[in-house]
Amino acid sequence: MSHALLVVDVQNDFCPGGALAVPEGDVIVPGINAAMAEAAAVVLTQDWHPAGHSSFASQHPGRAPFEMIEMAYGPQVLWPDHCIIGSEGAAFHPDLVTDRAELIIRKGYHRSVDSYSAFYENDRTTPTGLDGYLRSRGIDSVTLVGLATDFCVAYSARDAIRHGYEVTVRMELCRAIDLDGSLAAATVELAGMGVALV
Ligand code: VGL
Ligand code: ZN
Repeated sequence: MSHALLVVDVQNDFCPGGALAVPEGDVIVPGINAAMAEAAAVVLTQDWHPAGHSSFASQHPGRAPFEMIEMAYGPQVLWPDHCIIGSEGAAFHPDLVTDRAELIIRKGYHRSVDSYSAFYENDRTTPTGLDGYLRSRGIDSVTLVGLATDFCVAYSARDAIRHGYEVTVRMELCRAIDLDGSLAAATVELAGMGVALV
């Protein structure tokens, strides 16, 4: 059976100097490049929001980034404007070697729904198509790396294990936002679901 490396959201806005900078988001890039060079198949994800996306605090008068709100589909963290379609912030980190990527999944492009997971939008029902792609390629195990450990990496790992993949998260090739203990919570939950955190 076959294995894929899933590289999550290694984009300028999630790196130091970006709109939603993850501490040390850029230090993982060389290690991710090395992992890609060894992988059988590489899939990249790219957070890709229209201007005025509903996950942006700027769209909710009186609200500030990192506050929680209730959306039609459930609770949602409000973020600074980030990863606007076509912007420099949405581009991959300039040192990320993207040549080996066989597929780039863009997510979060529907204005009214956020999308952390590479498999589903945050309504938990709208698929991105990644599951069908992996299955039709005969891929049954995935390793995740990238940003941010406690949001897009964790949501993707959770959906991957629910769909029956063997899942590994290489923690040293991820970095976290860590809002109110979100990193510890994600780590405990993923380990309990059977995700290998190495
Ligand atoms: C992410 C918050 C908002 C992520 C994306 O890549 O983890 N986090 N959009
Ligand atoms: Zn986003």
